[in-house]
Amino acid sequence: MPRSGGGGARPSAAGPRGRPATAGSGRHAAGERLDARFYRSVFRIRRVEEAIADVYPTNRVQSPVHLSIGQEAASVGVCEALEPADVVFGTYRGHALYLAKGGDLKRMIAELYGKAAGCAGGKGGSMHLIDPAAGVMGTSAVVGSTIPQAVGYAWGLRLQGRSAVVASFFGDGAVEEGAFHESMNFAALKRAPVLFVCENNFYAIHATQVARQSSTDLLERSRAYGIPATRVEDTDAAAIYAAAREAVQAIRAGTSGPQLLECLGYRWREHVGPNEDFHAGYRSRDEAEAWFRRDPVARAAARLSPEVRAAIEATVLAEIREAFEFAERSPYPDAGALYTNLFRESGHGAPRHLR
Ligand SMILES: Cc1ncc(C[n+]2csc(CCOP(=O)(O)OP(=O)(O)O)c2C)c(N)n1
Ligand SMILES: [Mg+2]
Repeated sequence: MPRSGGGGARPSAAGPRGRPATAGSGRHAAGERLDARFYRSVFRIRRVEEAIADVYPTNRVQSPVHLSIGQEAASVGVCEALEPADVVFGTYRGHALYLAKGGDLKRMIAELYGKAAGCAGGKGGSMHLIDPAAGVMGTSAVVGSTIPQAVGYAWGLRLQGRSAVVASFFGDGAVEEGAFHESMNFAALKRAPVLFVCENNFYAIHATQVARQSSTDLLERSRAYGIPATRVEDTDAAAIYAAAREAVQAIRAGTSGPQLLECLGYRWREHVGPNEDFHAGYRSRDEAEAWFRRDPVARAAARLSPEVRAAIEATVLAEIREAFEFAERSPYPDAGALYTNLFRESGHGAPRHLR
C-alpha cells in the first residue's frame, strides 16, 4: 500500500458504527435491502467500465476515458447517503459518480460515442458528464474546477432556504489547487451545505502524493479551515455510506457547516485509458495487490446470497448491453450543433458571427 492511513482508525463495514440492514429513508420506498443496492451499484459501475475498456480499442469511444475501476465505493457510498434532490459535482474520472447518483446510462454511453443522444449532446465526452434531472451537475477535465462551482451552488441553496446538500468530488491532486483552498475558506465562512469528498488514490497521473505534498494529512488541513473531516480507509461502500450519512444528516440539519470526507482507494488501471500500466515504472503490481484484495465489488458481493447476486447481475448486464446498442445505433450530432450551447443563447441560437 502506498501509505498507511493515520488520523484515527475508521470503523470497518462490520465495525461499531454498524450499518442498517434496510434503507431508513423515504428514498428507498421499495425497501430494497441496502446491501443489494450497494452491490447493484458497484457491480454496475465495474461492468460498465469494463465494457468501455473492451470497446475502446475499436475507436468507437470518441474521447479519452479515466476509469474508476477499483475506486467505485466512494461514489456509491456517498450517493446512497444523498437524497434525489441533492446534487453532485465531479471530475473527468466521473463515470462512477454519474451512475451512482442516478445518471442515465444510455445517455452516458452515447456521450462517450459522441452521439447526439449523449448527455452533453455528444460534445463533451467522458470527461464532461451531466444529468441535472438526476442531480449530476457536471464533471470537468480541469482539475479542481468544479469545487468552487459546488460551493457556489451550495451557498445559493442556503440563500434560498432550501434543504438540499451538495457533494463535491475531487482527487488528491486537486487539493494542491488554489481553488480548493479558496472554496474551503468560503464554504466554512458561509456555512454552505456542502460535503467535500476527496477520493485519495495517492497519485496525480504518475506522481505520488508524498512527492507532491509537504503534508499529506488532508484532515488536518480541512480542520484548519474549521471544517470537520473524516477519513474512511475501508474500500467497502457500506463503510463510506455510514460516514457520509452522518455527515450529510448534520449538514442538512444545519447542525454543522460543510464537512470533508477523505476516501482512500486505488486506481487499478492507467491514469487515462483502458489498460493496466504496471510496466510504466511509477508503481508496482506488488503495491496494487494489496488493493486488489480489498476489491469493493467483492466486498459488497460477500454480503449477499448467490441467488440475489445472480439476479442483480443478470439485470445489470442486460441493461449495459442495451445501453451500448443504443449508442451504436444513435446518430451523430448535426454539424450545426458545433455552434450551439457555447454561449448564453437568447432564443436566436448561436451569436450572429457564428451563425
Ligand atoms: C488545472 C489542471 N492542471 C493540470 C491538469 C492535468 N491533469 C489532469 S489529471 C491530473 C491529475 C489529478 O490527480 P487527482 O486529482 O489525484 O485525480 P485522479 O486522476 O487521481 O483521479 C492532472 C495534473 C488539468 N487537467 N487541470
Ligand atoms: Mg489521485
